[in-house]
Amino acid sequence: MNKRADSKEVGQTGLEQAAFWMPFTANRQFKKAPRLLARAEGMYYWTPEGRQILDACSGLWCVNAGHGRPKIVQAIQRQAAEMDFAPTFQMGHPIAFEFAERLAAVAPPGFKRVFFTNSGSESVDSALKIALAYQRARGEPQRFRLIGREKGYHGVNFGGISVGGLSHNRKTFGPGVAGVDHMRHTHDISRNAFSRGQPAYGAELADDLERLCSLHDASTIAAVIVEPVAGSAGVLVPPRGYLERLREICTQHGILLIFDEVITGFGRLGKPFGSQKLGVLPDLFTTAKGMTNGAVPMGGVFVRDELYETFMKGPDGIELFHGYTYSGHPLACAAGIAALDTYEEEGLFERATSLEKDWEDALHSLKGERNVVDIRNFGLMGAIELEPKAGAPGSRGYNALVKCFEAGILVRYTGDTIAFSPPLIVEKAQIARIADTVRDVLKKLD
Ligand code: PXG
Repeated sequence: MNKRADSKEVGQTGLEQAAFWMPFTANRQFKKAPRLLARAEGMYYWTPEGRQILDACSGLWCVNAGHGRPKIVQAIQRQAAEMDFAPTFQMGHPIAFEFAERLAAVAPPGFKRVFFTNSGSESVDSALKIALAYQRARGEPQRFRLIGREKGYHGVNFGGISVGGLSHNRKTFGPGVAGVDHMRHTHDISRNAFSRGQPAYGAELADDLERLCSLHDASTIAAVIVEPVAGSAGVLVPPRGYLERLREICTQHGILLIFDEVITGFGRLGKPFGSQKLGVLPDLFTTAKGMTNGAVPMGGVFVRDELYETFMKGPDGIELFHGYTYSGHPLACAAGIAALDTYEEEGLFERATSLEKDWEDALHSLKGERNVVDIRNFGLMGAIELEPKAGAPGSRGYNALVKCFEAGILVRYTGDTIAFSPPLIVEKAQIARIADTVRDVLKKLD
């Protein structure tokens, strides 16, 4: 245990004047009653006081192989000692090339190129820029529009909040990127409540893209971006046939389809990438989180070979004026290669498929508990939607998170939905413990 993790100070001195402005957090509320995590290993966190917490959401949907995996720890340590940083602008280092090859080998066929970023938000903005630049490079510069979807979450940068569809994340920040429109979301508990896996109703919602094609003229649309399974909005699983239909419309109109696989990538759904599980291929897809098992920040955009080749046929010189100081950072690449080794050696890319039934049964056993209006699951993702408390939407969801933490499990919440995405190493007994703990919490939750 490191010194900071051991320190009793962390949890006990007041944090009300702390310098850390916390992200996506009610700072004043948190700092009065902090919930601190000081150490992690496998499926567990420990608080500074030594209380064990079962991680039911892989940190923030990212620690897919569990915490503190030795191979990843050693790879980072070794790389930090060997070469801490090297530029990837007009220079290169072998480990970035090696990691890209390894990633291309697990990507769907036809996606042999990956552009490195440092987060999901950067991956999304990079993908949108690549889409626009590609349309221009292939002689269609009038395609400037970007289409997102209501309830979509694509990170917090300007491109991402513009195509995103969560009003809290958009309303404070001005008009955003011009030329963006949104399709309708697919969440419909009047028809699909308590669906197991993909819901039966709603494929026709993909036709909403046809509405936007008529409104704007398809020839002005560069790309459509969706999460194959929406995570942050509360695990919204695509209705059967929906993604297939979206793919068809995009292909028919020369529109690029971008899948945001920041959560669904790296084994969450039982294959390396969500597209492989769902049987629908995009033209570009974004990744981050599980790419390094959350150990070092990193993201990536995968593109169809044809896109890359179009750029390479352009004029001599820099093909894409885009990149980050830390694109292909050596520590992130080392962590990523070791994460891929761990996923592959332990069969973790397949594990969500083998556990899916147990996971589904455990979550759906909570049907009928107080205030539960829907339960959703796909791969090793899941959500329990609660009836909002009259006059205080979101408070029941937040209280559920607090009570679950007090009862020893870490979950996520969004509005009044509790969300789960345990590390892929989760055991059946731990799945049962997650369900039992949530059951106890729901029985007592106001
Ligand atoms: N796209 C998707 C689909 C995401 O889920 C991002 C982009 C942005 O990634 P970065 O690395 O920039 O945060 C995400 C991030 C939650 C939660 O519990 C979800 C995310 C991040 C933090 C919390 O809903 N997703």
